Amino acid sequence: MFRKTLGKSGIAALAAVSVLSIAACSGGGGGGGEGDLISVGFSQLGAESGWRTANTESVKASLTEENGIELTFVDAQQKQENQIKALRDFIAQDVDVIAFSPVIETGWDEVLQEIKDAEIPVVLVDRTVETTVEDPYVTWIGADFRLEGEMAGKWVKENHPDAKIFELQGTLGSGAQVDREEGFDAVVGADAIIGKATGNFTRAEGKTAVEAALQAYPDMTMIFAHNDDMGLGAIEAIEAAGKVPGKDIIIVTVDAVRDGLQALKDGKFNFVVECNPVFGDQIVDLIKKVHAGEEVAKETIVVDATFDQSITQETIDARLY
Ligand code: GZL
Repeated sequence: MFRKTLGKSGIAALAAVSVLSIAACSGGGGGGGEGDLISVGFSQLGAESGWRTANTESVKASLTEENGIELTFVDAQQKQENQIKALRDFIAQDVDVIAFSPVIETGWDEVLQEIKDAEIPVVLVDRTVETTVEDPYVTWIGADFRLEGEMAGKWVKENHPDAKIFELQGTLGSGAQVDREEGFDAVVGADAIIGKATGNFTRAEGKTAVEAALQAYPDMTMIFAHNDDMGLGAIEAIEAAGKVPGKDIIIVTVDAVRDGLQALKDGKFNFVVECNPVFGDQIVDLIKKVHAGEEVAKETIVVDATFDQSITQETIDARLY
């Protein structure tokens, strides 16, 4: 009750006064709050893909007590309502910092305002938000999804300018889907795209979407999948239809998880744009700075590479995810 009445800034001021007064009385020394863990509520959107699994592993390996963090980690199974509930629980727990990867861009206004009213800083991770709330987060770390789409489109334009492309979209309304699609379509041109459907970033839904697309678009020559997992589902559907992935149907994907790069080396994928999920260490650094009230960049872009079928087994084996 006492803590709630004062709110965070009030407590900080009081703590500062008490520390100073202790120092004054004892004539020096620090004391009060040293070695305290930073309590962090992390709402992860799900476990839908190899990318997400690697990202979760990186978060859990970095947000540890040894690194000064007391982590409450909640998996939302790709449901926004589960994320909103977790965020509200973090407010009730009065954590020091909230971090989350929003499953879709919209629908966060109310809970983001509640977090702001509770004076809990937000570190946005991976996915992006569209909100009317002013200054909803202190910093965002993730990939440049539009650039990823543009890099994929550039390779297609240079290597398969006449491709008839089916676009296998990620979770509709997610920042990764919206921006990869915008970047890719802007480069290849709308006329090159004969159809689109979502596979929700999962292998199973990607397979189902491509089974239908092969019926609907018999003249398809290429699939641009917004992530490797849906591309791997596409391989299953293409082979079941008696066609050869990587030859009859060219496949371009994003993520560069190990299974995706293996498919590339095996000739079933043709081009892969990386989207690196291993940035837990950078998240910890941002959380510590935010908690200490230090200046942080509004956004940190995780740099991506690209891979074609010249990739070696050594390169694949040496990768972190
Ligand atoms: C990208 C991330 C996307 C991955 C998918 O940063 O949000 O979500 O590309 C994952 O594999 O589902």
